[in-house]
Amino acid sequence: MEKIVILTGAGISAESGLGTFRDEGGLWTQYALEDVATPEGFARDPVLVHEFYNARRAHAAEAVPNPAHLALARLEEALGGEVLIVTQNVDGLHEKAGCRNVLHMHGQLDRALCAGCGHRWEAPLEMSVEDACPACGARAVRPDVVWFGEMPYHMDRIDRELAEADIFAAIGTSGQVYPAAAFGQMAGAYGARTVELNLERSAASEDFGEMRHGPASKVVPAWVE
Ligand code: BJW
Repeated sequence: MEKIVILTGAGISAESGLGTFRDEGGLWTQYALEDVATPEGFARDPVLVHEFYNARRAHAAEAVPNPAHLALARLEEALGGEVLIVTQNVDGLHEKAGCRNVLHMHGQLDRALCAGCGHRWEAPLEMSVEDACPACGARAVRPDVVWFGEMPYHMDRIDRELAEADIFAAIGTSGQVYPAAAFGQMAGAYGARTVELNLERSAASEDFGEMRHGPASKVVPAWVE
């Protein structure tokens, strides 16, 4: 059976009401990414960073999967362990749709991380600078997400999966943030068939053998069926 690796980005959740980063009106047009998505920004102003992630956590908790997430869940149900979703999204919508085989390369909004001892646990809806790590007691608690300059999670496993993939699809990602932006090129070089499903051409489009452009709620179910 063919192995399918699917990379997802913010565009797959846009129609669930969650903002993307770089589109018009996106998060990086409202906040400077250096302030809220770098370890240096967190060190400078942890209150601002907690406010930013608390608001997004609340928003994500209310959001529901759209037809694109549901189509991927159907694909996983039909093909089982042959489908792996590698998501850059921190919103948990793939799991809400019923997917189980998901790698969160940029972390999860509903997880907390102690910058002191590395302990991880379920995040409360509201995090603050007053929170202490339940394992070591340090007041060094942060969202368990991957900021610029940090190493994304599961990279060894992702590299192995790309090497074994027969099909690689990238859905709703601008192809501007590495290392995810290189996965299409890597999977193609390893021998996979590659397809981009995005609202429009991305910065990485030329790395894909096939392109399907349009809203994820339309192009993903059509690709899956
Ligand atoms: C729709 C749609 C609809 C809209 N339907 N589509 C030069 C070269 C190479 C690397 C670097 C470099 N300079 C610096 C770097 C490193 C840096 C980087 O890439 N910087 C770039 C800006 C150049 N990367 C890092 O620091 C990463 N770490 C790293 O590289 O470690 C070293 C390493 C080396 C080798 C191997 C491995 C590691 C870490 C990056 C961490 C990114 N973190 C964030 C925040 C996560 C937490 C949070 O959510 O707050 O991740 S930033 C943000 O961008 C978030 C996203 O996951 C990520 C990608 O964004 P995404 O998902 O693509 O969203 P958008 O908004 O950009 O695009 C949406 C797309 O959807 C658009 O195309 C729309 O058209 C489309 N769309 N509606 C379908 N309805």
